Amino acid sequence: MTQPVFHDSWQSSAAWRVRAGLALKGVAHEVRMHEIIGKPHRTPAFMALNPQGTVPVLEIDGLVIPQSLAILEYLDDIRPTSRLLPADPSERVRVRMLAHIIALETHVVTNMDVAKDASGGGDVTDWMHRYVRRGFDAFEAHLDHPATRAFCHGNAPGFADCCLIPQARNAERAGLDLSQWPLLQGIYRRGLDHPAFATTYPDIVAPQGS
Ligand SMILES: N[C@@H](CCC(=O)N[C@@H](CS)C(=O)NCC(=O)O)C(=O)O
Repeated sequence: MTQPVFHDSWQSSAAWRVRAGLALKGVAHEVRMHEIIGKPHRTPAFMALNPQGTVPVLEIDGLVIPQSLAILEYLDDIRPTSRLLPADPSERVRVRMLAHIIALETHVVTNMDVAKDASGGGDVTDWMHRYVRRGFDAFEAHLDHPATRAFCHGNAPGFADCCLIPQARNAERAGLDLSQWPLLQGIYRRGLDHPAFATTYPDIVAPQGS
């Protein structure tokens, strides 16, 4: 059987979600690493794979799957051991809700294309801070919940952590002090120490000299 092919970029926090998910689930795969700044990866061949032109994309089981959350859910469907999403529906919906705050609300409005357009091509800092703060304030409030332990839902990282940890790194790089969200910051720090995130950290996977 051919190995899955993962179209990755060290410059993409959405791609890091999937790198971490593949590591957490132990799915062997080949990596095609893409430079995305300036969009040199948007070749005709890549656009044929993903008409949106974005990473991540996973080629697996004869399927071509863009969109990080769809990829993570597919990995859980085909490998139900070491689950990213809990089996119980009431727990599952909490984890999805947390992931959506980051992936569908915070990341979407703070990705570089949107932030630059919204800031008229000027400094993106105010925009980034405003919209990360909005997402993280809500996330922190939801973390004040009995199911929050070392990670967003229990003591092992899962679907919501795959979204949170890359976004928290982006926020730190954008100059936000994460100590204003102590529960979130604790999960971020523990995530960076966890092998699934430590081995997939952007600086670790970046090509030498980039
Ligand atoms: N909702 C998408 C977001 C993907 C996305 O925005 N990827 C960005 C990097 S974080 C990208 O590929 N940018 C390069 C481009 O648009 O050309 C997902 O979850 O996969």
